[in-house]
Amino acid sequence: MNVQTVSVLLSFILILALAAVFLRVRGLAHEGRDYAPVQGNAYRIRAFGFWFLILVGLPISIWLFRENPYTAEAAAPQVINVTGYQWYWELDQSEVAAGVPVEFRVTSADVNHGFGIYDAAGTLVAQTQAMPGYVNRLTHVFETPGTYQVLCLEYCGLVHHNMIAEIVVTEGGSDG
Ligand SMILES: [Cu+2]
Repeated sequence: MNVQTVSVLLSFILILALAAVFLRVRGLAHEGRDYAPVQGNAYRIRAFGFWFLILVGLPISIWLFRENPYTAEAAAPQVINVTGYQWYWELDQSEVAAGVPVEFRVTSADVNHGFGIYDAAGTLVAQTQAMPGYVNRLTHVFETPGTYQVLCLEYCGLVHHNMIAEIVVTEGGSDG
């Protein structure tokens, strides 16, 4: 099962769960309840949510920003021009060397797409938006040689799931 199939199944399960919550709320809507005890519970949940975000969410957010691709140096020796189309990717080059920065110049010919690069294990390694009328620059250093997949990260229509391209990363140093 690949990443896309898992995300489709997960989305479907979450949609069903959400629908179940709405049906339950609708079912309970006829019951009269005293306001005060409900309010007390809601305040407790709100206080928990507030401190959870401050104590857990904030450190995680700061930690995730430790590698910010948008501040990486612009002098990248390897450049790949990327254009997103409904529904495929066009890369003017699909082979780069490991260990050397790659600058992706990403745009779109029609609607917004999400340019996401995944390693062989299915882990997202870098991503940016592909937007019509703009060129977004994303710099990434591939440390591990191998075949990487490009998937679309923004729903862009009927065949969105099939927007798959490949980038081959070779051992760095020799031909660059
Ligand atoms: Cu898409």
